[in-house]
Amino acid sequence: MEIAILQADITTLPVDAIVNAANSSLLGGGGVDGAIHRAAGPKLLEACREIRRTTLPEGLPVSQAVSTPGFNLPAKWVIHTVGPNRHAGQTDPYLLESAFHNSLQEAVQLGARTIAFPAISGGVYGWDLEEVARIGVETVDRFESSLPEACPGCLETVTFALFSDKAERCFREALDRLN
Ligand code: AR6
Repeated sequence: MEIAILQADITTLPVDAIVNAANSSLLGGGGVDGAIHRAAGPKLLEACREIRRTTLPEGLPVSQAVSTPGFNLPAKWVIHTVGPNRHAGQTDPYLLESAFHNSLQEAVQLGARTIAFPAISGGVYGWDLEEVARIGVETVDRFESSLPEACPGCLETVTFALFSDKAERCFREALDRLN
């Protein structure tokens, strides 16, 4: 499995699945969540409302992941997860690790071969980008080690799509430390 680091708007990537750093309401917000909803079009919000109505009346718990189609996005699916909000006292790294891990698991269940992540919790939710990068990269690495050797249809490429120079640098450094 390849890990790629890109400075890019995640909404433009022609991958099988992109991950949304959403909030528990699943009903949109700012940051990457707002950008994804704008690019996917109103059907994404409808699909999220349907999930809330049918399976998640209380909303999506922190670290869990759920998927919808990508609608107008180049990506086939959007995997919505909720990172921990440092400003709300959610400071346990395991919560962020689980958000990455559960998104990867959802991708495998969907049959996605390529997936792109933003820096979950690295914006409004106030986590240090260096920590997000370390946790993101290490979680992907551990996930890869847990996959069976012969895994047809399994993930081939995991891309981290970073908006800022700083985020890109943090992820590159985290990946270098891993290798
Ligand atoms: N492509 C890639 N990365 C992006 C994009 C984009 N189009 N837009 C922003 N980023 P944030 P969080 C980066 O705040 O911290 C929302 O309102 C951004 O620069 O989007 O998990 C939700 O509804 C930052 O590095 O997500 C929640 O309420 C990273 O994405 C809350 O924010 C994550 O920043 C979630 O906060």
